[in-house]
Amino acid sequence: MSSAITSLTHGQYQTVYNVFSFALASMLFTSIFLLVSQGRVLPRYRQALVISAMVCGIAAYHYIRIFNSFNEAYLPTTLGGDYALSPMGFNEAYRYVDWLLTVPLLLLETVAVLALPKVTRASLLNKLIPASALMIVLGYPGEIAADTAPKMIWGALSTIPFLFILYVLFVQLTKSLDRQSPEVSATVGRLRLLLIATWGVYPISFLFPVFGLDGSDAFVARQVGYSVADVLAKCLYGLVIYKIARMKSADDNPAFAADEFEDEPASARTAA
Ligand SMILES: *C/C=C(C)/C=C/C=C(C)/C=C/C1=C(C)CCCC1(C)C
Repeated sequence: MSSAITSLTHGQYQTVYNVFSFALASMLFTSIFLLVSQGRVLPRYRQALVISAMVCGIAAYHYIRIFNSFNEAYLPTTLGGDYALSPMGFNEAYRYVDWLLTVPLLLLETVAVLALPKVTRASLLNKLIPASALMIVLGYPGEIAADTAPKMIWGALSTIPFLFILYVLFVQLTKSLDRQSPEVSATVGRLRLLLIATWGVYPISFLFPVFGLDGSDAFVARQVGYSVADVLAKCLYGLVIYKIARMKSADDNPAFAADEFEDEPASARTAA
């Protein structure tokens, strides 16, 4: 809020408003979909789907708060004209509170869907969860800093746990992939690429103001960047988790596979 933008054009306001609405709808209905689809995977994979649904549900809640905050923060000056910042201000903190909860849960769902032996799972999570919380906590002071120097320092500090998470996912997790079927490890490979491609958008959006994008343009670009990345990193990611859970259920239990994929030839399933 320290670097609050005092005015938005009509078009800028509409853009942010519609993107928030899109993100809210995506989060809410992906969450519901994942909850009602529990029966389509074996019980041992249901926890991964419940966690994915929680991630989208928590994000839906925060988008409601962000949406309300935005509505109160910018008020029309004339019909079809600019929007001016009201004394309510826009609360940037909701995003970080959301990430503090959802980012560790995203890593938890990733590990949960692999159904790894208990020791391997615990050793991965003991590294991933604290690192992800640290990344978000260190990023926040940089997000609200008005000046470039503190922004860069906190951003750099937050990047250290970020790189550590990628190291754990790309080096350590790879070792546990040989116990998965080729089909599953290929999809897990794509899941990781989706993770790196979408998580990478956050530090880039964080840097928009530094790249010299002007005040309100930087604000709009950052809100759109974070919201689109959220939809991909939570909803699309959750749906890929669901796909992996379905593939692994079919691999684990041929009877389940016969039931669930009755009308699809096996070849269609492998190609998917
Ligand atoms: C659903 C929300 C997700 C997946 C959020 C992910 C957020 C990040 C990967 C944020 C990373 C940051 C850095 C690596 C440096 C600058 C500060 C952050 C917090 C934007």
